[in-house]
Amino acid sequence: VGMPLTQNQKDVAWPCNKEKYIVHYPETREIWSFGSGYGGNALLGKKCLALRIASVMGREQGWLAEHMLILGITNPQGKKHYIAAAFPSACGKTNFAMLIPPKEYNGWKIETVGDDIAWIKPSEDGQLYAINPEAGFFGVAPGTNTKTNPNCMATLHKDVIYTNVAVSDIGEVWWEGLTKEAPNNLTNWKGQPHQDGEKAAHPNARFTVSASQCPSIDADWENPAGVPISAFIFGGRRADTIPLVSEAFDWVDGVYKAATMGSETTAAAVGQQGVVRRDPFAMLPFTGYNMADYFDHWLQIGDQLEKQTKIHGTKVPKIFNVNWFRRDDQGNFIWPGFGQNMRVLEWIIQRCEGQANATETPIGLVPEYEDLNWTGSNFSEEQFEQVTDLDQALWIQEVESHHALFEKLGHKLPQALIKRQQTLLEKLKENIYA
Ligand code: TSX
Ligand code: MN
Repeated sequence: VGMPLTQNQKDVAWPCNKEKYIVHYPETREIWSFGSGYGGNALLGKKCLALRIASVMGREQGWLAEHMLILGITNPQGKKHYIAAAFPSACGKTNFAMLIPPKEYNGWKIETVGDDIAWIKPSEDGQLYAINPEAGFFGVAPGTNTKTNPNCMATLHKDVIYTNVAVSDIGEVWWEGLTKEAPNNLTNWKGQPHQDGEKAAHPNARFTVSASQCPSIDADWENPAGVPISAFIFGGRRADTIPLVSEAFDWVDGVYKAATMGSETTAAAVGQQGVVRRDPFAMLPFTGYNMADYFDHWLQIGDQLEKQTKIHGTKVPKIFNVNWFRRDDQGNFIWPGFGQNMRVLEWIIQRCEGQANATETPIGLVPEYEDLNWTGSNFSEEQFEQVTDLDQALWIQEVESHHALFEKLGHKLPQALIKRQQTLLEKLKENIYA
């Protein structure tokens, strides 16, 4: 990283080269990065090592390197579960990892183990244990504020490295969404006076901070033994089709859900807006080997867990799909999100304990309105119907569109996933909604 200076050459703040590349050598565990100061290409321990190289090592050695947050959830009785969750970018992963329960959830606690990467290993008795291999958070600043993520804002009270944020005349950092109004005399991320109608901070401006400063950091966040995982959550940003929450029928169905997950694009900069981009396991740019082989690795871990848990009386983690981003006909978000996601989390851990009720649909097990805890909420049954509605035509379209993804992944796609797609389509076409 960096740019060697010749004699008397003036230094630059962002050394980059026109010729840029990054190479990973899984065989020798080498990463070579040249010419780029972009975070993902410069912080080699993060995506390059902890995901790309580690995923290759995990496949060889029987564990998982995942693009997942890890959080702990404790109920008022003191029973604690850990959950690992994968979301594509712009879904609020860091916010979810540091969620503060609504005040009605007196006695409940959410604690943060990590916000981005999980290394997950099965123990002899078939229980998965996860560690966060990172020391801190490298998060997107724009959109972060005391409403969206109070724990994160508190983490940033000292000892932070910022990149590409704006700075005020008294030396305070600022980004879009931090406060309603930008401070006066702001210098933008390019070092120029901020102009109305322009972005002051780069949309991908980052903070770098030690996780130890986070008020919600979990007591076991540095425990080398890891934390036991009760459930996986996969999610995306979808305006329709995908319900608020659904539980997979089994491990294979969960892998299918994760493999086909997608998110609607938000920033116009990365092409068309509102188009579903498939991002299997949120790992598309981070799996260090063939994606179809990666699905197969997940299926093999599942087979192994099923055998071990049967012998030892442990449980295979349940797999859930969530969508906080359903919209109404006017384009407004229906689900309040943020702390209110606690209601979905409660249902999830109750399902893990065999308590909460679920209804079978072709696409998974889903809660009815009365299966969620609405204490202190004014979210109506009618609104709930809107965020959980399953539209037969849209769902057939959805599952048929998975075909394009599977085509791209080529001939190595596991048969179990192809079979799952077929049975799903058959069930959907039986018209159970009529
Ligand atoms: O992070 C988000 N989460 C997860 C929080 C634990 N965001 C921000 C996404 C961009 C990174 C969300 N945005 C969430 C969410 O659950 N939901 C939404 C959509 C939404 C936005 C605003 C409101 C409601 C929903 N309401 C008001 O602004 C008042
Ligand atoms: Mn990430």
